[in-house]
Amino acid sequence: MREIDFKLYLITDRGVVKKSLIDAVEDALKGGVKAVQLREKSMPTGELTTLALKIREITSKYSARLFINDRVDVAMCCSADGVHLGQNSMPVNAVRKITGEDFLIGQSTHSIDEAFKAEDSGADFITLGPVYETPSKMAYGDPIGVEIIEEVKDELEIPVFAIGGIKLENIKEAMENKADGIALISGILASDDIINRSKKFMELLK
Ligand code: TZP
Repeated sequence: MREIDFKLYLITDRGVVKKSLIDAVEDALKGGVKAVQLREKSMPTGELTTLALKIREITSKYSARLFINDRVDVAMCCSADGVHLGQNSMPVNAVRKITGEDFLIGQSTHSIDEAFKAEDSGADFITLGPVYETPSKMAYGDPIGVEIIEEVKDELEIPVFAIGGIKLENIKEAMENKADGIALISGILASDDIINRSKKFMELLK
């Protein structure tokens, strides 16, 4: 099993940040974040590639992992640590055929069934959620509840990251339900003080 050496997985959304996305990501890294997923779904490929190369530069500077959402080609071009697949992305085993053995593959899951399938097909870790209400319910659907994490963890070997509506106040509950870590967007990126907010999250996950 490939090692997943982080507990906080920061996902980007340039729509929620109050400064440039590059500055926001660098602030999070200054606050101690060690894994970033570049998830800018509507960005044209050229722009996304340029941004990915820049974010690779800064994540490397802070010895942090970088994952690219969905785009295996962009991930390989910018020497990302891995890719994060959705349910409609290339299948995990197909991605594995074209990437190196060390390449990390995460997958988004929203149910026990999807979580099992992700592990079976060779994913290295999953996000599971939304466990709580998210700011954008339309995009991510109704919450599935935090108790599902423990149910999934009883059967799965790969790390499970709780996602959806994660805040400083509910991190403890998510971890008590056996999450290996948390994945989040607005809890950090919508903050006016990303450095300090990141530090607080990292502190709670120690
Ligand atoms: N997948 C399930 S919920 C979600 C994703 C990408 C959004 C998480 O955003 P936030 O702001 O941390 O609730």
